[in-house]
Amino acid sequence: MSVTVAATPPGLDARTLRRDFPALSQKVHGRQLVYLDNAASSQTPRPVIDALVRYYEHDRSNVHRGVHELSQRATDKYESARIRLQRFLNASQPEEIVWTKGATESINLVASSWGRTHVGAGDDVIVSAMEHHSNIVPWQILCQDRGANLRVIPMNEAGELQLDRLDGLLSPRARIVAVTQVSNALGTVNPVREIAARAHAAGAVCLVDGAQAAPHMPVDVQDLGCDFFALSGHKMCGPTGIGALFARRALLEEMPPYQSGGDMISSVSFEKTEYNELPYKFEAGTPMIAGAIGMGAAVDYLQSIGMDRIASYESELLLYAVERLDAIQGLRPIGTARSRAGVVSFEIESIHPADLGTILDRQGIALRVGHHCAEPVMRFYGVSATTRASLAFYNTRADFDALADAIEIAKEIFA
Ligand code: C6P
Repeated sequence: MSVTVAATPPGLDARTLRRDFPALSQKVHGRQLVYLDNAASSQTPRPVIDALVRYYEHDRSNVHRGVHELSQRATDKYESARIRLQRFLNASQPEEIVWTKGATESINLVASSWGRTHVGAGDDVIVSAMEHHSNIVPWQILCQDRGANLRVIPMNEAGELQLDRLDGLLSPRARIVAVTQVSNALGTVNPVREIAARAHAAGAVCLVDGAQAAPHMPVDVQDLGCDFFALSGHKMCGPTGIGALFARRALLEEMPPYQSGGDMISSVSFEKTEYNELPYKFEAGTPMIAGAIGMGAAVDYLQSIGMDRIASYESELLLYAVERLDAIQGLRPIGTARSRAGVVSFEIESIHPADLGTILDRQGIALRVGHHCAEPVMRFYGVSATTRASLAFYNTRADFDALADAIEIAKEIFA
């Protein structure tokens, strides 16, 4: 199995950074916690926790509604977080960042709002064989509703997309290509820049599911050339219940509201409603204020480390993880793409992943077993579930040594 290693030297002290994460220092079942479930949810660093506490202790109030001091402060922080995320993604303006509750809601917003106005009977919506259910089901529902077709870019045994098949799928009826940048089940990094360019050449738009990319590598939505980019805060050191959608302004301008109610209007009468300006047209009701403020702190924290350094350190750690696990007899890797990030998925001969997960948990190792909300990927490999270790910049080689040792113990138990 080979993994692409970035050329930049690591230059990141994971052992020191770990101290910023209170949850990492705990013991579980009497053993030091080894947290390798970052693809499901990362841990939260102290500056993010502090930002949440500050909001609840000092600034707690609603946004965009009050003239009073607390509401002004909350609004300033909420909007300043948006600007920080805009810069983090290199979007050209803050109006292109819509707060959502996560990647799932971001994709649903696009499928519902953009989809219902642009996808009609006989049109094609293209996804890939390695999508998370969040980037399949909303499109499936849209296609059923509209009489459109869901087309799938296939992948090979290594878990790499067969892009030579993309042009064949990009007929004049293709409206959107919705593809993940990094597979949560396999770790494959897809060439989304190239995919977006090819979608555009065929007259389609491109949505990138960035839920597993944004925590691990620098993201520049202008450079990627995508039209939509979805992410989740809780996978990138932010709070749960907050995420974002980047969308090009021209698209947002003409898209109808996704939800309606307070804050998304500029005027309402019983005869007619005028919608609010961007991005508020897409943020109906009281938003996840604390979440957005925490997300601003998460973005600051990640940038203080540097996404280049994180990518470089993690790719080296992933290489080590792959080597360490490949050496285990009876381990079958699931997903061996040349370009990978964040994730190692595997199965162990004659141990069901659920049993393995339980044994590993007793040894303090937290990882995910199951279908990872990517059942088509499991079906492709002929398995019902895999064991998945997913890393962050605060993981070290010692974490994977502990995992490898614990797997050997599990093998003895099941021998
Ligand atoms: N994957 C995992 O353990 P939400 O739940 O909205 O924050 O993220 C959804 C989502 C969308 N796309 C990808 C590629 C994802 O990995 C996820 C979430 C988690 O792999 C939970 S299922």
